[in-house]
Amino acid sequence: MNAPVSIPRKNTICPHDCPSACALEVEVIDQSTIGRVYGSKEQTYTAGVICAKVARYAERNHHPDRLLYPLKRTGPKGSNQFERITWDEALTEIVERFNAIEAEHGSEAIWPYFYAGTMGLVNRDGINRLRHAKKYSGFYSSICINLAWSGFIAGTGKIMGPDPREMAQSDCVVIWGTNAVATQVNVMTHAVNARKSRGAKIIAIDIYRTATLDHADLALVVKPGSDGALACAVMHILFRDNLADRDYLARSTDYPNEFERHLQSKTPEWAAALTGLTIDEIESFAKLVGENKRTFFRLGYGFSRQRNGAVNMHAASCIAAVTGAWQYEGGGAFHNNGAIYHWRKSLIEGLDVLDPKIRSMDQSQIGRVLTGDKTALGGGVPVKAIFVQNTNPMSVAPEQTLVRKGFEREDLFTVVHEQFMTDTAKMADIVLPATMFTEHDDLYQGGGHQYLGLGPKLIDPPGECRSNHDLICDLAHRLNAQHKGFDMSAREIIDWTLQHSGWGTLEELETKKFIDAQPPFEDAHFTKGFGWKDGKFRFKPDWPNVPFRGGRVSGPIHAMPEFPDHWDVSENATDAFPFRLATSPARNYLNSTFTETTTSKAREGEPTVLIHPDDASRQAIADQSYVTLFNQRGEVRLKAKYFNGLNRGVLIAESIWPNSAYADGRGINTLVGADSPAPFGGAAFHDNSVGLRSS
Ligand SMILES: Nc1nc2c(c(=O)[nH]1)N[C@H]1C(S)=C(S)[C@@H](COP(=O)(O)OP(=O)(O)OC[C@H]3O[C@@H](n4cnc5c(=O)[nH]c(N)nc54)[C@H](O)[C@@H]3O)O[C@H]1N2
Ligand SMILES: Nc1nc2c(c(=O)[nH]1)N[C@H]1C(S)=C(S)[C@@H](COP(=O)(O)OP(=O)(O)OC[C@H]3O[C@@H](n4cnc5c(=O)[nH]c(N)nc54)[C@H](O)[C@@H]3O)O[C@H]1N2
Ligand code: SF4
Ligand SMILES: [Mo]
Repeated sequence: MNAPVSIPRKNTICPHDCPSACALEVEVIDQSTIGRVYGSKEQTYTAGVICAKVARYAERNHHPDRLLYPLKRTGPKGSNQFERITWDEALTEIVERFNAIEAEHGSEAIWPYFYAGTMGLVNRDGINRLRHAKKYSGFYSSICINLAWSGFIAGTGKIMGPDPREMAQSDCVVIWGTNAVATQVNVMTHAVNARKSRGAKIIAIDIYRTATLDHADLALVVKPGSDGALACAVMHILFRDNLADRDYLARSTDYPNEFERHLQSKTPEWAAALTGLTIDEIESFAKLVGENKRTFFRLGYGFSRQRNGAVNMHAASCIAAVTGAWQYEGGGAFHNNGAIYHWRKSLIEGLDVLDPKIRSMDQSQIGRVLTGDKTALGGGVPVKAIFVQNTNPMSVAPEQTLVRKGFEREDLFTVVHEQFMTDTAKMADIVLPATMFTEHDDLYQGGGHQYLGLGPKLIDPPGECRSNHDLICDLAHRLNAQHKGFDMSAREIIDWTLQHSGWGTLEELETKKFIDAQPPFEDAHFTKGFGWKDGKFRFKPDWPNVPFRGGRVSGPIHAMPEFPDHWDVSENATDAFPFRLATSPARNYLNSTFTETTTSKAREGEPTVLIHPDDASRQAIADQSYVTLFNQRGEVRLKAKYFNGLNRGVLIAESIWPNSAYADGRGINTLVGADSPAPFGGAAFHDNSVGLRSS
């Protein structure tokens, strides 16, 4: 018998919008074909484990529905009728239209709209260079991180924390507001290692019984938006039972005595009513984190996607300061490592040609912007052309009724650069085919860990696909935009960026594959001081001045509580809309990505909403029957599924399906609002009140 021929594996990084940024080994079968994808064992955070959807990436990479050629619309907007054209024809038309719009309405009538379909720094952020060089309208990127990061930075002063691999050294791991089994599987690897090797306890907190909660020793199902109350009661108990580290508090925090007094009324009874937990559950949680100094608080995004999300994130991070967990290996709070990479992005983003007078419009309010809302337009000219790259707003953005109305405008010229015919691409005048990460070069950083790494081109793209970088440079030349970055290859930009950021050369990174950027223990644990002049952790944040990049003051910021608290600004249930709906992510999709792959679709089935059987029977709703969810923003029809693992009055609609998958063609974000939460905007995806009827 012949020995099986082994397929060569090449190293790269997963490009998707996921905190794990896994180091991958991809089987390269030939110059245009990949095989299976594996997690790198050498990169110690990935540690050989990746999610199933990327392990079978060949299915997405070589999908028969990939866009291969430029297309031009031939039918009405959204009709999905297109004809093939050449790249030259497509770019000529785009340039003519952009120039004409600029001449008539000014450069701000053109809005580049982009996000994180690929997280590669060159291909994700290079579009900024074009917008700055051409003075096109700015983009206030708010949809994902604003609530979470500002809440974390409010206390620590910096978005970083203990080495996530230290979880393996912890005696207690708190997985808070993240469904890690689905959204960042490696958190589980390290947490479960701690359990195996040291008997560590795992606590998980969500608003429904997720697969992550199934792994926990203590699984807490709270009411949406009540995490601030939970954190306060836990800290009340820590002070009450002498489990607070008073030396650490005096040395390393701002107003410990005032804070302790503030917490006196935040009793377990008070929090039980707000969170829906029992007093026993709250007491057990406090005891575990109080008695185990090596407690690692792994704070996710999910619980920040509430109108009070920044306050709740800050409140959770405060617990580590009360117990003094920060001082110990395996202890402290971690959300994201954004601050450790010190990138110099002036070349990638063209920061040297940025004109601060140009208006900047909110990503989350795209529906309002495109339908002419004066406030959303910043009082400026209407948007006449939108150039979408790397994102799918017709599916993922809030206030879908407005988003659709905007994209349907006959006077809006829409260009979409995509890998698939997404809901957004269907609305385009011109669709351009994009490469996948295996087909272009880029540079990546971990959010949930501390590696940066190289993702080299491994295979040739199919058809006429072009990378974001190549498209931006070609467009820039034709639009006569000036910047040296438009004359450089992606590899040259990577080399320059690495060198100017203090990470060596591209050649060196090619040999190393990834760089462990973990700062020393003192910095990661803030033992020499938190990220403020006086070095003290802030229990009492100065919210308007929290140093969040690009943060612009939004929402009821001046009404934010002084100290952590239950801040009651959620979209609470009313008689008309008595349910609280969260739109939590699905395991087999990543936002709207992977909704095109057969295996992911088969595993997810169809759009559903989880409902407590008691709520369902009260409204005579049968399991697996169709229901309509509605609020002041619109209606969505999908299948109800009985589920015991949530509080009465709470509904969970997992995943963002394409609009066509819903029974009436309207996606879940029809029900989500785009009002700007405090302190710096964002989108409260899991904070919606809705009504429900069977139909
Ligand atoms: N499989 C998969 N992976 C993903 C994604 C995906 O869609 N699918 N999305 C990617 C992206 S862009 C991001 S930003 C990350 C986000 O990943 P996470 O940090 O995990 O955040 P979310 O996915 O928004 O929500 C996590 C959990 O928070 C819960 N939650 C909602 N409201 C509350 C609350 O008030 N309190 C508490 N305690 N919990 C609450 C939700 O039910 C959900 O289970 O994941 C990335 N990875
Ligand atoms: N209901 C609900 N809505 C949500 C969320 C939620 O939890 N619930 N989460 C929100 C969050 S956290 C986020 S970050 C947003 C994310 O929303 P999006 O940024 O829209 O993320 P994706 O849906 O993954 O879409 C990325 C698109 O980029 C394309 N793409 C990938 N790589 C490339 C490339 O190299 N070039 C080009 N041109 N295109 C590429 C993909 O094909 C895909 O269609 O969604 C938000 N929307
Ligand atoms: S877990 Fe996240 S980073 Fe890792 S392979 Fe899956 S999508 Fe990519
Ligand atoms: Mo996100």
